[in-house]
Amino acid sequence: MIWVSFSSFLFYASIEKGKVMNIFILGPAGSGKSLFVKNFSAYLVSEGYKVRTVNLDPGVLDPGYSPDFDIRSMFTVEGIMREMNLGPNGAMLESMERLARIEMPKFEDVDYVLFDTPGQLEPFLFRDAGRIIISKFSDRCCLFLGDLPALKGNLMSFYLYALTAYYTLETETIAVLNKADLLKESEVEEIRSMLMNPKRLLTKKPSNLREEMDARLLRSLRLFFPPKRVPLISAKTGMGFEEILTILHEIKCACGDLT
Ligand SMILES: Nc1nc2c(ncn2[C@@H]2O[C@H](COP(=O)(O)OP(=O)(O)OP(=O)(O)O)[C@@H](O)[C@H]2O)c(=O)[nH]1
Ligand SMILES: [Mg+2]
Repeated sequence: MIWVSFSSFLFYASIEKGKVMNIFILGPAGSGKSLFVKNFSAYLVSEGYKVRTVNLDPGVLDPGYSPDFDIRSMFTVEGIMREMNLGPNGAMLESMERLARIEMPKFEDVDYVLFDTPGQLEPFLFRDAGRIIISKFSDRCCLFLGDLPALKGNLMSFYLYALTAYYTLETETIAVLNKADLLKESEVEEIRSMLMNPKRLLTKKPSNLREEMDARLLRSLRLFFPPKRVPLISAKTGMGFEEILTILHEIKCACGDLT
């Protein structure tokens, strides 16, 4: 149906019903990770699930919720800047190395653990920290958030970025377009319809280089990844949370069909 989510049958098979599901919330700076953790965890609780939250962002001043485990109890980017006399980027890289070395909290007797990840996605994704941390959990998946208003003319780059996370972390990754509340309903519908019918991009005569590249990329990528849906959500209003929960159920129950 839609093309920005990736599946692996083998991975589905590794998540057993009844087990704790570890959900890593990834995404570029400001895409809404922390607000999503705050409001989606509350939504899950209201649906009767036992939930824990983990803040893995040592640079955040206030994530907006009270995590059950907070990396800032061990170190902060600001503390490392002082301790090692580093600038913000050097301290961020050092904090990623420390993050990869610490023992991750393991919660039992809960349904979902939501991990909020660093605002700076690149060092988390491209410097081993993310892969090392995530690989400590066998029952896991990622939600890759994008800022829809910022991306609406550039959804293919979002697809490729989410694909990079899937490739790098070797973990089921659901691409999610956030902040849909900031768009007009008609714009949301137009994007939803485009995502539901990506063939439109293939059949339409390209009117510029971007459209030509979109069609070529889509054609090639469809050979490797089955089409999947992309939820359009709002971490602020809760729009689309039900759909995310349905997708998580499908992964957790090893139903294997996310379409
Ligand atoms: N309108 C609207 N604003 C949102 C939504 N999600 C997040 N925001 C706002 O976007 C800004 C960034 O949100 P955060 O939750 O801090 O994003 P983040 O990805 O955790 O940011 P970093 O950790 O700094 O990368 C805040 O002002 C949020 O209130 C949303 O769905 N709708
Ligand atoms: Mg954050």
